[in-house]
Amino acid sequence: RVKKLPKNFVWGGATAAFQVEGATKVDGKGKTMWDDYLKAQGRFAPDPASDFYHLYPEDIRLSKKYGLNAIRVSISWTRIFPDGYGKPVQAGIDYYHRLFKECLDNGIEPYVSLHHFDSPKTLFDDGDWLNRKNIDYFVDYAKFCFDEFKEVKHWFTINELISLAYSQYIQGNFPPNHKFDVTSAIQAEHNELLAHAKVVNLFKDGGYDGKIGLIHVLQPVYPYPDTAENQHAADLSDAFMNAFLLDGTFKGEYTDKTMKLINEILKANDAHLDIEPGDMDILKKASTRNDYFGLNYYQPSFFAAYNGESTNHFNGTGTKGTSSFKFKGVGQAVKNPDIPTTDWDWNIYPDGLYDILKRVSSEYPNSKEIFITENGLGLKEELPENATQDTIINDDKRIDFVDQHLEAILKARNEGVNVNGYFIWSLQDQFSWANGYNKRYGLFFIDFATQKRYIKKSALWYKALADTMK
Ligand code: BGP
Repeated sequence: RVKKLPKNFVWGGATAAFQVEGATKVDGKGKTMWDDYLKAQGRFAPDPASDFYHLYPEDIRLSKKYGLNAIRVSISWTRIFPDGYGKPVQAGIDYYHRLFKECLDNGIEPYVSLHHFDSPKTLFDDGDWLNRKNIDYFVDYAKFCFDEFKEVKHWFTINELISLAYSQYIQGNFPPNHKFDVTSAIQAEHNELLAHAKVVNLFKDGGYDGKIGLIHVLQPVYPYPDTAENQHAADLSDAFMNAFLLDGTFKGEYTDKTMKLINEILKANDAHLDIEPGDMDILKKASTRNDYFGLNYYQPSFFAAYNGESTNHFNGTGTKGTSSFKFKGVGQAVKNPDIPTTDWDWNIYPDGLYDILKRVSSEYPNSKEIFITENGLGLKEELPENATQDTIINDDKRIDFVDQHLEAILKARNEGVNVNGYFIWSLQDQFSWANGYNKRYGLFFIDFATQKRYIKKSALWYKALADTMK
């Protein structure tokens, strides 16, 4: 099958500051919520990661060579404000100006997130998103970036609000590692939405030149097997993972249908959500002002009813078949034998992307324009012995994965869904938060010991598709 990309399709690669930059202790950078945690954990370190802080010109050059016209990067809050607030650090500011210039000089449009999982340590210690002061600090930091980085025309406020809330407070694989702390998770979801909305309102009221949106990872939930009971479990999980955030972002209210499900979960877990007077007005105001929506998609989940206590195991090692997830008052994740999975037990199901695109476009018209801001396949990959600089690393599995997901995107687009771009996760191999360095996603292979870049077959394939736009 030879595909053709639509004219002017945004064809990019994604990164996140803490996952690629390395250089965590230079030029006055402050600690994030990860630095001490990873050190204590002792499994893997965020240095040097992909050493993007120094090697970004090389990665931008490769991006250009292999046909990309866009890149997702994030600004590390603590490179600019080491404590999250106060006096900005010039070296950090200079670095991002250099990076954006390098992108623009090479015809690569930067799509910039303000927050990608890397809360400043000081604010994290003070409650992170659960502390409403964090919202104010975030708004100040955002305003600083809008005033400073005028060359950036495409902004995202926060990356994957749910992943942070869920990994921190439900799954327990991100610091502070709470498990099934439902009150904190739902409150973090709401507070992050509020922070996003305040920043969007500031951007629009301030008349800044450019576009802004946010990024949600969407995980459609299917009942398995398809019974009424399992459907209800799937609906509950969907409300917690998807609907609550989509409602808050694009409707500016949590619909009755969503709140009925959320309240059922809260009740079963003795949990509660605080919404302060005025919060919903802020969400409402912002809900029509997003210019676009960044949709990350990796996998759906399959859910069945479950009546016991909460328990889970997170597969952060790539030992297939070890993950489990049972959530009291919601349901349990089950394996659908018809669906292939990765070594990390992620379901491979391109139709899920088609389904969720159709749903967003019909139920949330305020999303306006959609970009797939992350999608990709994590694999264990090795540099062949006696590799030379010309060695091409075979990753046919990844090509197949992306090809199938692209098919789903183009199908939805042909049926009227306004989806105009795709960013592969990830541009180059990088550091994975809870999995370390053996879960590789890149178009470009990195030998982390030498920091040498090698080309994967998927990069050649990416380039061939880019050429169909010419
Ligand atoms: C998304 C994050 C990314 C990235 C990706 C892959 O949730 O936005 O930062 O890490 O998932 O996930 P993982 O590294 O856990 O495989």
